[in-house]
Amino acid sequence: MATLARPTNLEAARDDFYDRLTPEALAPLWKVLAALVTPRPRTRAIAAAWSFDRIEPLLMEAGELITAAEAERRVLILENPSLPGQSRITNTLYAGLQLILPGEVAPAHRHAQNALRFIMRGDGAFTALDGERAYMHKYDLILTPAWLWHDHGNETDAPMIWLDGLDIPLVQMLDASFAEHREDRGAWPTSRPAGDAALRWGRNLRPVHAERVAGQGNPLFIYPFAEWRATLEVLRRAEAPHAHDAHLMEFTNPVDGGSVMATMSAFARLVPAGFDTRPARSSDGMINVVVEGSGTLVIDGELFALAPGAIVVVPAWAERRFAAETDLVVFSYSDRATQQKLSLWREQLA
Ligand code: 1HN
Repeated sequence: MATLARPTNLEAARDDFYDRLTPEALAPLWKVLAALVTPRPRTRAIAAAWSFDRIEPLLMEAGELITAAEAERRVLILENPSLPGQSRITNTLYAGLQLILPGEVAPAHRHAQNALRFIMRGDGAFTALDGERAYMHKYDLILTPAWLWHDHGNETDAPMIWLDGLDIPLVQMLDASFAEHREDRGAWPTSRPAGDAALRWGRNLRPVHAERVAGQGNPLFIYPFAEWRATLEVLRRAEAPHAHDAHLMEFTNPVDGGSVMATMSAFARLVPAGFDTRPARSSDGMINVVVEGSGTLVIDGELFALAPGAIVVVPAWAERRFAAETDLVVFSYSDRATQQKLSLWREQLA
């Protein structure tokens, strides 16, 4: 057996040793190993909830203080209370509520980050993606996959507000952020009629040579509420709710059936009145937006009341249980797509 000639004052000798490592840009693994390689996810994000009704007046106040053009994007970021100043709602994802007032334009830009929009208020403003407008209606899901030019405009006479979900912290961690701005700080010229993407990609038909046209992420960038809500209703009639997830559907990319975007997955859930889901946890922290109904979401034993406009974040590996008082309809997004690509994603259905 190897023997060590131990100094008599071991602690002092170790401290002296550590002090001499620092200027060499070295550190002893044994002091940090247990915190680095944890038996299960140990996220710094905590469970937290916001309500659209409380944020909306603050966003309208922002509307009096700064224009969309000045701000580029007039957004209030939903910051996880345990990660203040870090522009993130989970460790990997960003969420914010964006306001565009009648007559305003949020100028065209593009970036490496993927974005999704979930419409919360208003009817008929638009996002333009690479020159094609998607007119927004409440609870539609609209995508802005990485590196596509996009701008927003509001030609209606009412404010338009939506939730932005982006993979900003993830891209930041990878130091892979790139962005470009349109020189004139205006909108991108319209090149295709509104509805083009839905007709080409939303009809269960795929071009045989899809690689020529679908090189840039998901080409179907609008998932109307009227369609996904109707699907949940049919699902409820067709089958019993899943014990842990109730009726849960994933929005998919029509090119390959995979996640809506390279880094983020999005889901629609219906929990029928009176149904309680069994405890479940997954390694993707999830942002939930309540669309309809009332009930509760219990996260690691902490109870959050659910009502339309509630935005509730479930941290990675936290136990979640939905209970529906009346039919609950919930939209969610997470980094599941990233974790699955990296063979990291896990779930536990207790
Ligand atoms: C962005 O491009 C939008 O296009 C919104 O509406 C929020 C936050 C960070 C980086 C880019 C948008 C954003 C963003």
